[in-house]
Amino acid sequence: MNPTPPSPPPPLTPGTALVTGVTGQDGSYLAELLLRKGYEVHGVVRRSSTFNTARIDALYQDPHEHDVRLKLHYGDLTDANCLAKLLSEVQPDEVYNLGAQSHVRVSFDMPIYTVDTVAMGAIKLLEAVRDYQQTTSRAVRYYQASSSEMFGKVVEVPQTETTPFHPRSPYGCAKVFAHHTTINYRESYDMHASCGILFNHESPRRGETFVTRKITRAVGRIKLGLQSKLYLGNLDAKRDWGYAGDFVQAMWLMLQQDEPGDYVIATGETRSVREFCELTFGHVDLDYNDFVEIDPRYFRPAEVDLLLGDAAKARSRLGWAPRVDVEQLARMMVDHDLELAQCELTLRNAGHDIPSFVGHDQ
Ligand code: NAP
Ligand code: F7E
Repeated sequence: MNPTPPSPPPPLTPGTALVTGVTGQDGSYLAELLLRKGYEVHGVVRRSSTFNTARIDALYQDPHEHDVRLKLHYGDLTDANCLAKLLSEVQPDEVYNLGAQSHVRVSFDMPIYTVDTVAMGAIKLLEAVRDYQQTTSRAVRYYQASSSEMFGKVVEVPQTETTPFHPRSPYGCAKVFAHHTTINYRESYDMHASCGILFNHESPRRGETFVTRKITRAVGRIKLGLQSKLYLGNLDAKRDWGYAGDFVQAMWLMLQQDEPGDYVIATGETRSVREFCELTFGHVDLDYNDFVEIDPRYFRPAEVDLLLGDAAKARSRLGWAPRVDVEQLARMMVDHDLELAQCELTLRNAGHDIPSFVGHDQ
């Protein structure tokens, strides 16, 4: 028997949001957006032996001050107990589940950990929300970070909310589980739970082992003579690349709707990794052919060859549209990473050691 659903009305004024993955690319843009809108934002941070809050340091306020609206809590998606405690402590109106081991290539090396965080993490958080709603009768709106990686070996182009899934990685499989589980909780317990099927989105805050940022970091360093080569894998893979700052807006919009739902969020344009190299190296008057070499270690056991999304539903129901196209995105990322390379050059000229390549080997 289904429990009585909690009372539905949404908060009339911006309320309290709980965000997992707040230290990641999307978490940092979403926290900024929610703070701008007047929310109190509670972010879940993993304990680490070094600081992992660089992306949100600019938003952080001394907790001893008054009117602090960004609050950080230690927690982990693998720890159901801490998630339940966080729900009752924070009493959120909205929960955004962005935390994940989000690197597709790494998911082949660490499949079980990836499933623990991405799939089991989502169901643990959904259970915590469900228990909290049942015991308090308070309504919570839930956002699940689903992914275009779920489409995998695509059966139709472009992909929409109804395109069948054929995931090609442990990460993709885990996201499919989390996606279906979110829908199941919505249908079984009348929860306001929505999934954003987001296509690749990038920014100057993108992790340095994802291909766009790996490329733009290298472009900046090569231009200033700090690096001589860039080793990549499959240059023929095609992705629908958007700007993370635009995409977090769609997450928030989904939770402001009267009814929950699932939405593809994409730009509707696709480019190959090779074309992204042409754009970015071209922006600083370099030819990528002179610097890019192929290293098969970056090939994946199974590849996703082509992603191209159709965000018509988000456009018509949410009024969402991307503002930044891939050319603008490429220029934004290269300009940022040129500045970063300039800082590295200044440090090197002052006698500091600068690595001959950046990032980990992915
Ligand atoms: P990201 O930069 O890799 O950030 C992932 C976040 O999850 C980080 O804050 C990370 O913490 C945290 N995290 C990792 N393991 C965790 C755990 N066990 N418990 C709690 N938190 C954990 O990813 P993103 O690009 O912002 O993406 C946000 C979400 O959208 C992810 O779920 C991703 O899978 C999904 N997604 C991303 C894209 C995209 O193109 N960016 C597209 C579709 C879906 P640390 O900072 O400590 O590592
Ligand atoms: O790879 C190819 C690689 O790692 C893009 C995550 O945010 O988006 C992301 O997953 C393409 C792939 O992103 C290298 O083979 C070539 O075809 O930047 P990526 P991804 O795998 O698409 C989805 C939507 C998510 O949900 C994920 O969380 O680029 N590629 N050479 C390379 N990729 C990397 N990383 N490194 C290379 O050297």
